[in-house]
Amino acid sequence: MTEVRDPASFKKYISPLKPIWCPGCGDYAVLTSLAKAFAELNLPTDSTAVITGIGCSSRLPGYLNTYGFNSIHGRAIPIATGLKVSRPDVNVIVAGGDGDMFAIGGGHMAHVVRRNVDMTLLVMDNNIYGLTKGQASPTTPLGTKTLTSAYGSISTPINTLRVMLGYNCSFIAQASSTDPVHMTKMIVEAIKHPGFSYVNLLSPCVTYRGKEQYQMIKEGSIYLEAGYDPSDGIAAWKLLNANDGKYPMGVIYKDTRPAYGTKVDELRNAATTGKEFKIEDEVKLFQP
Ligand SMILES: Cc1ncc(C[n+]2csc(CCOP(=O)(O)OP(=O)(O)O)c2C)c(N)n1
Ligand SMILES: [Mg+2]
Repeated sequence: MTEVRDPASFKKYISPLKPIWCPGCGDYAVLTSLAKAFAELNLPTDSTAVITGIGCSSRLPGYLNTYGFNSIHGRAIPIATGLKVSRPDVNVIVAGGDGDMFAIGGGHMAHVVRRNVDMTLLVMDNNIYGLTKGQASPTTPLGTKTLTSAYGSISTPINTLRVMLGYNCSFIAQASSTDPVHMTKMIVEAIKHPGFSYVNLLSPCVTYRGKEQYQMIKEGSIYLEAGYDPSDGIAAWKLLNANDGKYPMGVIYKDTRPAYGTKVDELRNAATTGKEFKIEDEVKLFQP
């Protein structure tokens, strides 16, 4: 991967297909921010793939000039894992909605994190099932009236950042469509991370959550200060607990554990040469 070239060249990553997202949808900002991140990293379109599930957010690959496809609802992660493992030279981005990734696809999360496959997951989190017209999702705030909760949702939403920290994900960040410049920065950092990286992208759904969602995110955003140390897992846990219901923005946690591909290469090397196979100590999140 080569370093920063011409950030203005992002348009070459956008396909001629016109997005059919609702006017005002946060996913437009995700599309542009992602293309700008690709441009900043000068990623070749023919060795970059964006794999999604099914949902409004999952229409993303059609609007990009990279490789990729709309796969199956809830199954983007195993499909992307197969691609990365068989073609380690390809830059793999997995994207999808909060429903796609934390409801039907939620069971895959623990395992991709455990393996630490070198790819980037972008969850376009609108706190609702958008494509299917507004049912409550795992991140819908308590009390929200939706198609499936006429009196307000009675299920407590999950804090996906805390879930991923609990799984020991090697890179966790958050950004939002209210600040596309910051979003590009977070995506660049995530792609550069050698291991599995997760970026939660708060992307409002004006149709089923209302345009007030933009205001809600802006008011709840807390940008991490320059002195914040993302390598400190306990500090990350405290930050997320202290700010439940708010939106910490920035790189919340990252470690340096070897990626799946690196470990497979070492294992293959040991098996073919007879040399000792030694696994580096894993990072212990809660080690004092
Ligand atoms: C196996 C399967 N179950 C259910 C569906 C129906 N379905 C399509 S998209 C979707 C949820 C979309 O919500 P989300 O993943 O949050 O994406 P968004 O549309 O909000 O971007 C559902 C339930 C499906 N296509 N396939
Ligand atoms: Mg959604």
